[in-house]
Amino acid sequence: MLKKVLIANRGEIAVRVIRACQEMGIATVAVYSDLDRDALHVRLADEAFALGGTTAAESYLNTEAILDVIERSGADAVHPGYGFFSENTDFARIVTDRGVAFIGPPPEAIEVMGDKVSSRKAAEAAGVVGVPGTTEFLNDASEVRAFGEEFGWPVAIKAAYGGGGRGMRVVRSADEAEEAFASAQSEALKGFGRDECYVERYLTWPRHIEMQIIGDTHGNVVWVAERDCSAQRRHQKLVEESPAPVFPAEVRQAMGDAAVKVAKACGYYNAGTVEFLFQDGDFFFLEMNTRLQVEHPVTELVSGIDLVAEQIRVAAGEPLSFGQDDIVLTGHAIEIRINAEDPAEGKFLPSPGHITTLVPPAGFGTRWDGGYESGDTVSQYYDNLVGKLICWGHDRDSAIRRTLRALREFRIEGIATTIPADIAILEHSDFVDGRHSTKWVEDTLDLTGIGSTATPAGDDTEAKVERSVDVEVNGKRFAVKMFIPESQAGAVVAGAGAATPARAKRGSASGGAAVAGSGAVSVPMQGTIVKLLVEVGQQVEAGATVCVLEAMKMENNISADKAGTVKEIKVAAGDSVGAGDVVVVIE
Ligand code: MV4
Repeated sequence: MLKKVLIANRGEIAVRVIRACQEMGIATVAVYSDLDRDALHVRLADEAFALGGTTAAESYLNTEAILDVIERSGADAVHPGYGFFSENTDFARIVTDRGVAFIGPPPEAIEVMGDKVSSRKAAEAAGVVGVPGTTEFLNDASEVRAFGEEFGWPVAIKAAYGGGGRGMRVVRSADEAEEAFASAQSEALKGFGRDECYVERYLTWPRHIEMQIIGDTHGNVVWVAERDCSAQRRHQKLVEESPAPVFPAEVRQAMGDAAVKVAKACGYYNAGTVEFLFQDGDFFFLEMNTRLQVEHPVTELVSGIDLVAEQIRVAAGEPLSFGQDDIVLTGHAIEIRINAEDPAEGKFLPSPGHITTLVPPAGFGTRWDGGYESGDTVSQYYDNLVGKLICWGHDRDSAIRRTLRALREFRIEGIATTIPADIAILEHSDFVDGRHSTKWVEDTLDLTGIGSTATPAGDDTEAKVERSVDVEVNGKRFAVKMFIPESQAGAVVAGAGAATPARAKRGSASGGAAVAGSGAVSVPMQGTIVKLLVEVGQQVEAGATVCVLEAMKMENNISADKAGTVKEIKVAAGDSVGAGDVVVVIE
């Protein structure tokens, strides 16, 4: 068995992996950026090492720094969590070459499933079909027209090397083909550096249903259960559940068999997910995710299988601890992703900041997988997932009622969260009846009037005579207890850098135009300018969008803080900006 696992991640998934290791008697090594020195995953691990740096690139994606910590800590395995290095074959190979286990799939499987065309070909070779379409790259728009005339409209043009919906265009008739093909190609080139596209039938009201699989290094692969992840917005999942509602048992069995075939076709081991679109009783292969996913706990609650523990056993070379026939699925589970985002009026604006209070709900069938506690800070530099609430019930109806109860019990203060939108989803009759699709949140759900849960950050400093201070010695973290006279406690702690983090800065640009601003429009957080919507000399109304900022994986409209004439534009599309940077000046 493995003895010491380094968790190359942060937040709730690092916490999740640490907990599994602790239960298995495996020592844990956390790594952290400068901003995460006091984060929950650092507090829970047996040892913690500084990576240095602030941004993900400087810290959790710094190969050299992580290899150095592997060396110094004596870890014999690395768990990458999701994101960061989880699907990076170079990293997996470097780690394995050093005789350290990578708790993930074989690099060859990551490569085959890494792009849409090669994964689709692998699935088709295994007898699992995608949405009817071509696997040949398009040469010109006439091929799109020919495909539409033969298979019917609408069709989808997709970027072969795209992802997350980028480079995808829906074409509703022959005369839209030319422009759609050109714009799909150009978006693909800009986003992914390659412009190859292909065409397939466009499904107008599909559900996103994915199948959890797990395999070992002895050739065993089983399917565990499906998850319905249709409740999403801009490719960010909001709610996931298992079993999928209104989903016949024979379709589940067929989808499970298909997922196992796809996994076996690429020599897969470890936990993985095969994604499908499901419409009118048919399912079609979409892609395979070669990692543990955010939503894995719903599968754990209906199957009783600890997927992380199983991943660790598989990485140690053990066979799966159960076979396909041992899996018994019971009841219904729902996961709510709780993000630091303000869903007011359906805008989902990122809301990083200091969490003054975080008291998760508890009770029968109520699980909280969080990455933060009261007093922690959600940084603008990383994913804004605060944690996941996962509730189990005997059936879907009781699971929905339990989840709603738990969401209403949740106390989070200091930041805004997606909870009001989640409640609106679970209360809606379309969701309750399973009539939703991947387009439902954006096209049908009405979030006007949904309030913000943001509360001003309160003062949580309290004088304590006993203080624990974190120190770093040669880059290794130690927790030191100090007993300080009450009158000096504040000063000492502030000096050690462990004082109450600064209050969340509320962006002026995102707050609407109730009070006219100075005309110097600034961005509320670090990110990339993706689009400029005004020109010098142009008249703008207060509140009009002047540019679009991509930050924390979301697009945010930056609006004019007063009416007037655009005097200066300080940025161009593609520029990186920091919190508070002025982008446009209005006079
Ligand atoms: C589709 C589709 C409908 N028809 N393909 C979007 C991201 C990419 N991974 C696949 N996506 C879609 N492909 C055809 N032929 C609808 C989507 C889609 C979607 C898929 C899964 C989850 C959420 C989605 C949201 C919008 C569109």
